Amino acid sequence: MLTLYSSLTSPYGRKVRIVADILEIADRIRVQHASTVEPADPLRQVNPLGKIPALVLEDGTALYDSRVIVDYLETRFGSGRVIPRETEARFRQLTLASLAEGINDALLLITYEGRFRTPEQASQVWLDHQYGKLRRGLSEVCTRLAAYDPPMIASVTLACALGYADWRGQIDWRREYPQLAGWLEDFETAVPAWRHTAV
Ligand SMILES: N[C@@H](CCC(=O)N[C@@H](CS)C(=O)NCC(=O)O)C(=O)O
Repeated sequence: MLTLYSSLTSPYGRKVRIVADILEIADRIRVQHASTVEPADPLRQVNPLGKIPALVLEDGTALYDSRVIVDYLETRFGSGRVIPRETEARFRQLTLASLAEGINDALLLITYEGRFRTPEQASQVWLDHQYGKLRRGLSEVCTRLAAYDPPMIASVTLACALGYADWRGQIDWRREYPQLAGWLEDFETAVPAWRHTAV
């Protein structure tokens, strides 16, 4: 059995859970709820950075972060189902995934600015910096939307970022980028785990 340290709300953890479902190995993974803020949580023994997700293998080896975990699952169980094996296609796919991951990272940092700083401490300069990444990233994704084809990793990463923004409300992406709403509907049809992993 593999153990995935995560929360059910982490977009990075959701990405891993969706990939596990696509690769038909979800029943081989036990999800261990982890707290990133509680010092006594076993998470910090697994990942000293205290970040989720982390995956513990049968022999006790810990893997992190989510990109490494996805790469591991794909290498062991995937046969190119979420990351292509052919070099050029692989790096094209991984770059598209990085673009979506950067959107996710900006969303997370915007949320953390409100969570870890008081309103007096919060930096508008920093928020504007992250919103710049967010909007440039989403605009770029819109110009390359056809390349975000499910169930590949770039599409899973993008869906998790959009789902996270729906939940936390950092941006009204459905109004600013309406074509992404249609894309997410198609993703939901193609990837049943999208619904199973919703909070
Ligand atoms: N690059 C990491 C990002 C993981 C991440 O930032 N996860 C958040 C939860 S959604 C976290 O652990 N935050 C706690 C912290 O940064 O201390 C990955 O892909 O796994």
